[in-house]
Amino acid sequence: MQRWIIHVDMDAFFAAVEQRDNPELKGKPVIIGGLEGRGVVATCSYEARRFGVRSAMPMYEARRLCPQGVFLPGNYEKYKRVSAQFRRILSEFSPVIEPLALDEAFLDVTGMELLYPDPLLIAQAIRHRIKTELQLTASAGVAPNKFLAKLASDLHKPDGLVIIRPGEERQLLANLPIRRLWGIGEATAGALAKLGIMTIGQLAQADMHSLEQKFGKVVWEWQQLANGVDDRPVIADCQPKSLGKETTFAVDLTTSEELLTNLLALAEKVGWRLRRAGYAGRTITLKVRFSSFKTITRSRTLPESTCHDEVIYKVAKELIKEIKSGEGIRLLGITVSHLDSWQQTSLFPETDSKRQAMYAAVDRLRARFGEGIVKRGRLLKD
Ligand code: DCP
Ligand code: CA
Ligand code: CA
Repeated sequence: MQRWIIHVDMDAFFAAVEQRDNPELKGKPVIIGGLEGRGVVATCSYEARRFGVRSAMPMYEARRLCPQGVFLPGNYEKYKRVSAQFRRILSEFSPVIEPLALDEAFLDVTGMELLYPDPLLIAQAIRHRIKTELQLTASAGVAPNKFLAKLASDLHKPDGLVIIRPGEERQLLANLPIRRLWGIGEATAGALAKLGIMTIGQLAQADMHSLEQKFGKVVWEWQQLANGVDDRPVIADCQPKSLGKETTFAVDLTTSEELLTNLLALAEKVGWRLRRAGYAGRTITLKVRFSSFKTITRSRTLPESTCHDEVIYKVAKELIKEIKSGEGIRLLGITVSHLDSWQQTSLFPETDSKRQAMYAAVDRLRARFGEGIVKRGRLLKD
């Protein structure tokens, strides 16, 4: 299956948040950072970049280059809040997200063909949500791997969107400076320039054995990247505390059959998300909101972690039986917490290979055709 990675990076993040929240700053050179003593520029608006102001530049230099700038100390608590909103939006597009900074992240969006026939549409949808919900712009890169996705997100900044399709890598990389490769800093770039290697294309064609003698084994990594090859996985680095899904119904549920059908659908979605993200959890929490908006949650902790639809469904069903009410139900949610990585807990012991094969098949179908494709009605009856 073709792997697709999206890298999303907010434009002029701190400065854009300030311009959004204070319309007087729109269109002006806004410079944020340490204003006193030896302070440096954290970031600045694109208007300020036209004057040559850059991140990490001493503030006195920024003042010299752009005396008419608006200089602000910044509000880090606010940026953290916006960052959380940004990540929440991303999390609705893929369970596999690796944040790199407050304002950027990788998403693995492999296998979402049903919802989005082209991964470009996912990036468009993400950028649209950020624009409408946060009133901010983000640039995105879509590509078969992390290196190319990050490179792509930077190509048309700000408010840019670039996709690199399989087969386009080399041509796109050929004329870019070698500084664009991960791991090549200024000093290395200088040393390579002396050998006549300035572009990624030149590096891709260089004699790596002779470069190895000068630079060491790292040259083989350069060669991979220079050819657009990068197998690193997107790693959700901070493990989520819980994973779940809830649904608000257009019409309140009243019959127990409706209730169980929807509970099963939720259990399957949560199971799928867990397996996709490589997690299993011990605590299952059911959330119910009644017609009156009264909301209750009930939890049960299992002796062993699970990511199995049936187990999640069975526990949720038991939990719902404990809740007695004559009211209709307008929302149901299932959350699994106390997560650990399922690879570590070997949830599928050898003896369980049939079930493992079944899940693998079901998950492949879901990945291709969407969460709703496989339904197992038999679970409703037991
Ligand atoms: N930041 C910082 N110090 C730095 C670099 C960045 O405090 N040396 C902060 C301010 C930035 C935020 O991190 O707003 C994101 O950094 P980026 O490098 O992504 O820069 P911007 O988002 O500001 O600009 P852009 O991504 O549009 O180039
Ligand atoms: Ca940014
Ligand atoms: Ca960034």
